[in-house]
Amino acid sequence: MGMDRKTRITELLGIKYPVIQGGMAWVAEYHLAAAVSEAGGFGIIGAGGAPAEFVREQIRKCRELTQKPFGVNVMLMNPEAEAIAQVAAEEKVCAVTTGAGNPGRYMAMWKEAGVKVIPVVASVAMAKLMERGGADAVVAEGTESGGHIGSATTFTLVPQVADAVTIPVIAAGGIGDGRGMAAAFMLGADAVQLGTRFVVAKESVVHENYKKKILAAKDIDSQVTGMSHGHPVRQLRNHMTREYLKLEKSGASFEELEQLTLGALRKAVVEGDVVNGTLMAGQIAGLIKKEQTCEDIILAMMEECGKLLEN
Ligand code: TUI
Repeated sequence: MGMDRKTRITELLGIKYPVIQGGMAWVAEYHLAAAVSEAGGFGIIGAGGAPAEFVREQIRKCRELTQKPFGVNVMLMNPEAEAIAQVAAEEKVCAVTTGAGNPGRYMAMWKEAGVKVIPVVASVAMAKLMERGGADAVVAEGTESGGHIGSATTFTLVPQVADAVTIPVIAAGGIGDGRGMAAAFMLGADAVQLGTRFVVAKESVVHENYKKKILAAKDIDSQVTGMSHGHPVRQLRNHMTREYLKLEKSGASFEELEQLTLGALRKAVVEGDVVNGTLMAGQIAGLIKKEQTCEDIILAMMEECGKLLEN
């Protein structure tokens, strides 16, 4: 079977399949990361808003479950980002991905520790800046993604980033199966990053209520909140998004809105509160119909993608 697909990313990270798991806050804890890496992809622990020492424990627990390489995602809006960046360097994780900001000030420290640096970008300008700063690869993330998003679509962003940089590009946003993966390769990507499909993985600790919402979602069931204060977040439409958007329309302040969001992701992931919780998910949620193991997800994608690219 021609299922293996060697790319610059599988070489860079020392993995079998060019499938990266998104660094989702609360969702991407060590069980999920270890399962993705064990299956031959690249698992990532999402530090989100967690304290640095909690992230260190997650890294150590992940190492007990797998010998294979995995990474850490540093969410740069976290006030603890600096301490987490340091933990990633001290623990010498294989790679760090970053989100929601410019990781420039940590790059030298990571490179010195031998940690590969893979910033998530939402524009060509940011991709070029990251390459100049020494990034080993970039994730080009389209607006189809769940969570904090930029405005360019994956279909337009990936080929433009691939043309603008010489480092490898990982496509993210709206990819949920082998067709999306094959398309990403056609657009110039060397790998894909998946979030939403791994939220409903068997090994994902996300509350069953949240998983059910993703499995039941249709194509147009996500909404973007926070556009007015420059922090757009894609999530499934529910009581929370309706209340948020009502307040946003009435000109509520950023602080007032933050109060509403505060802890809402945890509420959804941990407590299964699908009414007042934030159900971050990408636009591809409508395609995802069943809960599968990480291994089944990756193997099915590789097989479908392989068949398409042979034709
Ligand atoms: O970071 C993400 N997705 C996220 S982070 C997150 S946690 C959160 N929770 C509640 C409210 C808000 C966030 C949930 N989802 N994706 C990576 C990503 N990075 N998308 C877009 C960007 C980005 C945007 C601007 C990267 C760099 C950038 O540069 C701005 C600058 O500093 O010039």
